[in-house]
Amino acid sequence: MPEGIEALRLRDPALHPVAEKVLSGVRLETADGLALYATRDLLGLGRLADHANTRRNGDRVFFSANQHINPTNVCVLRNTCTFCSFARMPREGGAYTRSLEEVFHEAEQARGMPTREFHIVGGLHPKLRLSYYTDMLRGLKERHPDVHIKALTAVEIAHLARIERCSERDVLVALKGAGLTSLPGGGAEVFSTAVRATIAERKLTGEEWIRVHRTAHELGIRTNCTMLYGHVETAADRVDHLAMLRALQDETGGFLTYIPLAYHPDHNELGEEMGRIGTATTGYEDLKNVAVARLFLDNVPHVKTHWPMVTPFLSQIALGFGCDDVEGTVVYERVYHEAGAHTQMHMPYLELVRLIRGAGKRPVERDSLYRAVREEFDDPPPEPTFRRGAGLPVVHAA
Ligand code: V47
Repeated sequence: MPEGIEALRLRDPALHPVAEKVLSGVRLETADGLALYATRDLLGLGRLADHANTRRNGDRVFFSANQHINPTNVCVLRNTCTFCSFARMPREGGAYTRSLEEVFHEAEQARGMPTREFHIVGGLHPKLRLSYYTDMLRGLKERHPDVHIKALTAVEIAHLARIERCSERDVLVALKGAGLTSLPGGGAEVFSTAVRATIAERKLTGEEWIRVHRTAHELGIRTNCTMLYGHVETAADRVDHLAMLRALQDETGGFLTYIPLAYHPDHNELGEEMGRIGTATTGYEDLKNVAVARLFLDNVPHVKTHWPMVTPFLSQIALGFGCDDVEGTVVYERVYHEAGAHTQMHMPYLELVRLIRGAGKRPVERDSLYRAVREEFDDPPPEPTFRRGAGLPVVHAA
């Protein structure tokens, strides 16, 4: 038996063979992933994932000073991605499309803040051309030369290629030339064909999502990866999804971080069908998804907890369950708040420092490529500014 397994105090015998593999650096197989998802020993699972994370990252936890920008919510998939509350048809109430000047105006908030990254995602607009995005990136770079740009999911890249009748590679080359640093990990949802047929019928397939990321990696563009969990998917779907991400990472090494995204059911068709309101996942499930990912994705350097979705409180706990990366300052967020997230939109920089230190970890501010940019910080203010519910109305199930 490898040294150290007793210290994990595993209560579920099914975890023992998996833990032995983890401690000896042997890759987990599908059956191991399923055993991890099946266990009721959440604390044992968490200790194992914390061990894997600490072996890789020590006690460092990365965060970024970022600003999310959503240039449009108009999306041709509005009626077929049943989990999404953000998208609108072009003439639907609440639809918006920002002019470039409006985007630049929103980005001006970065001046009074320590922002180092713009995180830009929107919808599949039927009319916005590639030039809208390249002009946006150039304009942002001119105004904020030191701010990295992480923009456009694989779905948006594939859509632009269709509109322009060019290859996804051409789109990525043009965006890189205009100042793109990296791609966010959205649009992956769950790769299973059956799941996609239910929740995202007309979205690009899992294989196509992988193809866009492979092309980005070949061009030297690093990317993130995600999985949207907590709806109709099974544990087997989740493990298959992780296996596909791991296989691409073996091939290219281009993924920077993996982010499990907790499904939010408010104001979308899927949530209505499921009869859920407020939240679809539990803290237990959220922590499990973090821990399993850290153990299964043995080749992805970082696992990020997305505090706007799971709350700053749970994100802090996730730092002991395998996460070494926390979502950043954000500033303004629409995708999850439209879907019922009750968290605040902005996390002040020093609050992130407090959150990480409070978990017994060492905060490291990073840039978009995970290079450490700051490790010494002023003391955070004595009282945290984040609040349960953040003042947004809490909707209770009937
Ligand atoms: O692909 C949409 C998810 C994603 C809902 O790379 C929903 O650092 C929950 O790309 N409930 C887009 N999730 C967001 C995205 C992202 C987010 C955080 C970090 C990074 C990164 C990228 O948001 C979509 C979808 O999976 N989403 N609707 C919903 N109702």
